[in-house]
Amino acid sequence: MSRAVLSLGGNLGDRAGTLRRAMESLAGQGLVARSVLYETPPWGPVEQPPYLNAIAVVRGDRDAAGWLALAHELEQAAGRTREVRWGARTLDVDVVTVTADDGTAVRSDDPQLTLPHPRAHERAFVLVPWLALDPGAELPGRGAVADLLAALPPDDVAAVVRWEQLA
Ligand code: A4P
Ligand code: MG
Repeated sequence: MSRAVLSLGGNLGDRAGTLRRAMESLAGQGLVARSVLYETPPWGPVEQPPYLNAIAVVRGDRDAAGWLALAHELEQAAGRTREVRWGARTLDVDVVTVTADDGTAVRSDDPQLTLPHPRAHERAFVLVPWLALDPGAELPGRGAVADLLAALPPDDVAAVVRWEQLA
């Protein structure tokens, strides 16, 4: 058994419908908690529409590779095609961190599955929903999510806007 924090995002098509369907699928896969949806400006070098983002915490009988496989299944179910890196997509599911039941965080340098996610600590669209869901959250090797957020440019943090009311 392990616990994973997943980051979900999409900026094409029916963004909210896609994210809600993904959350419904996760409900059958050990969903422990989910954030509400946040609207976020696109991060990275590619010009593209705003995203909706959310965080899900899942626990189940999968290892890290199993959570990545589930992430890819959800992306495929949402009709995702892989085109431009960092470009627009119907659904992107990233594995932020995986923790074994004994509390050990999984560490990996494998380019196919890097854990914890190498860019999570600098992304307000990951940290804001995660902190709202779990005020005590920690990103292994980086520290408390609250501290990581405090270190980001305030404008980046303020730009992550709650998009729906509490689910
Ligand atoms: N991979 C390695 N580690 C992981 C991990 N921890 N979780 C590999 C998920 N995948 C991981 O991903 C490329 C490769 O990363 C995969 O083969 C996987 O095995 P991809 O999903 O095919 O391509 P991508 O998503 O374009 O690349 P990448 O590097 O995952 O991009 P990001 O970092 O996910 O950025 N702006 C806002 N506001 N909100 C967003 O959600 N997302 C992106 C995508 C850009 N800007 C955004 C958002
Ligand atoms: Mg990705």
